[in-house]
Amino acid sequence: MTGNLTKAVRKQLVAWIGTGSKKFTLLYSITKDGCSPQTFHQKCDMKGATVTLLYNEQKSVFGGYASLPWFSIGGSHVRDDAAFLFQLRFSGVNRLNKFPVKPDNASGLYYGLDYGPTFGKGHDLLTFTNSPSSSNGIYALNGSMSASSYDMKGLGAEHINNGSMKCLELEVYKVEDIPQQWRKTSKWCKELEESLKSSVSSMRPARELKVSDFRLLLLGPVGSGKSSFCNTVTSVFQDRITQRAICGKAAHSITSVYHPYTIKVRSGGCLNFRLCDTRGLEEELGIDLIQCNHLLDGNLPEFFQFSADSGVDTNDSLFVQEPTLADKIHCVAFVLDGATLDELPQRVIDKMKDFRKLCTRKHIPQAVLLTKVDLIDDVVASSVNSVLESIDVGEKVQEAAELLGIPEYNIHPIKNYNTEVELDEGVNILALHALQQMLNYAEDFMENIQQREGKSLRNYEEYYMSESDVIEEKTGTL
Ligand SMILES: Nc1nc2c(ncn2[C@@H]2O[C@H](COP(=O)(O)OP(=O)(O)O)[C@@H](O)[C@H]2O)c(=O)[nH]1
Ligand SMILES: [Mg+2]
Repeated sequence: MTGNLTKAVRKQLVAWIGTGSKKFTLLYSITKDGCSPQTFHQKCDMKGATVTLLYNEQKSVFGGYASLPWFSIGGSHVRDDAAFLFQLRFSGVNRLNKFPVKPDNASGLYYGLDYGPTFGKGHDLLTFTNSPSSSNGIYALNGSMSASSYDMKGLGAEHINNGSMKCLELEVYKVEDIPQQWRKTSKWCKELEESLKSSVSSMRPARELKVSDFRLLLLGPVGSGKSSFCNTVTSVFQDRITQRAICGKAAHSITSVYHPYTIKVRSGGCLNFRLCDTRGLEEELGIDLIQCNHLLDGNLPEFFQFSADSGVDTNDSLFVQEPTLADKIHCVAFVLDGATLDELPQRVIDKMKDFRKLCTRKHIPQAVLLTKVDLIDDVVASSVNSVLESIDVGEKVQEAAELLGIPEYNIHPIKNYNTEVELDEGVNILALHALQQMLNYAEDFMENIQQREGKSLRNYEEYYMSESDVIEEKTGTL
C-alpha cells in the first residue's frame, strides 16, 4: 500500500526526527481502510514509532510524530520526549514548522480506545473519536487542535489547519531505522582498496585465447562522465590525479574518437584491459546503432574519428574487415549521470535500450556506472565513504536498474575525480569495485567463447551471432 508521502516530505521528517535514515511504511489510511478508532488501533497498535499526516480540504498538511507505539488502553497519557507536531503546508503553500513536546511534559501521547491518533493534554492534536463517512471525498473528522503540551510557537489552529479538520486523507506511517547500508560490502579501508587493486591488476584473458587485453567499452549520453571515468581509473593506478582524457561540459560530445585507454601502473607496465572511451549519445547526433555495432564487433580502428554527418565507410582501408577476438568488445558499461537521471530525454533512453539489445544479442555482458553520486546527496559530496548508506543514492540505483532493465547488482555508484587534487579512498574503492565486476564479466564472456570453440564450432563468430539472431536480423526486429 503506498500513500501520499513525497520524497521531499520524507526528507523533512527524517531531518526533524534527527536520528538518521528512516524507512516509512504506510500502516493506515482513512480513504483505503475506512475511518474508525477501532481500525486505527487494529492497524497501528504496537508498531513502534509512527508519523500521522492529515491533509485537509484547505490544502494544509499537518500531523504528529510519536516515537512510542500506539496502544488500545482506555484513557491514559504517556510521556514521549521525542514526539513532535508539525506543519508542512498551509493553504497549499509550503510552511515548515516543527512543534516539539515541551520539556518534562508527561502528556506527549494520549492512548484512548475510542480515539484516533491523539497528542498532548487537552488535546494539542486530536484527530477523531467517531467514524465519519465521507461526503464528496471529504471526511468531517471531529478532532481539534489546541496548544497545551507542545510548543506551538504562538501559532493557533487557524494558522496550522485553518481551524478545520475536514480532511481528504489521514495517513499513519510506521517509521523504522533503515539497515545501515543498501548494499553490503567488506569494510572500506586501505586494505580493501589494495586488495581490489591487486585483484584487478592480476586479471588477464586466458593464455590459450592469445588476447592480451580485455576491452571494456563505455557507452552513454554526452556529459555522463565516460572520459572522467577513464581519468579516475588511470588516477587510481598511477597513485596521482591524471587528466589523460579531455572532459567537460558542452552541448555535443567533446570526445569524438574511439580511444581505448591503456592503464599504466606506477611500478611500470600496463594492466591487461583497455577502457574504451567513445563519442556520447545524443537525441539527434552522437553515436548511432550502426557505429555501435561496428565498435562491438571490432571493425573500427583505434582512434577512429566519429563524424557528425557521415556514417562508417566499410570500404575505408582502415575499416577492420576481419576483426579478431582481441579487437572486439568484451564487456559494455552504460554510463549514466545519477544527478540528471530523471531528465534524460526519451529518445536517448530508447537509443540506449537499442544498444543494450544489440549487446545482449551478441552475448556481451553489461553493467552500469552511475556517476556523479556526489551531486545526488550532500552527505556523499562531503564523504564518498557514506555512499552505501545514502537512501537517495540507493533509490537512484533502483531507478537506473528499472530504466535499462539491468539488475541492481550490476549498477555501480561512481564518483569521478573532477575537482580533487588528491586521491580519495572512497572514490578509488567505488571505481575498483565496478572494474572488478566488469573484468569478471569480460572473463566469463571469453570463457564462454573458449567453451564453444572446444565444442568444435568453427570459430567465435558463431558465438557472436547464433542462428536465432541471424533469423531475427533477417526479419528486421533489431
Ligand atoms: N561532480 C561530478 N562531476 C563529474 C563527475 N563525473 C564527471 N563529472 C563532470 O561532468 C562533466 C562531463 O564529464 P565527461 O567525462 O566529459 O563526460 P563524457 O561526455 O561522458 O565523457 C565534466 O565537467 C566532469 O567534470 C562526478 O562523478 N561528479
Ligand atoms: Mg567524453
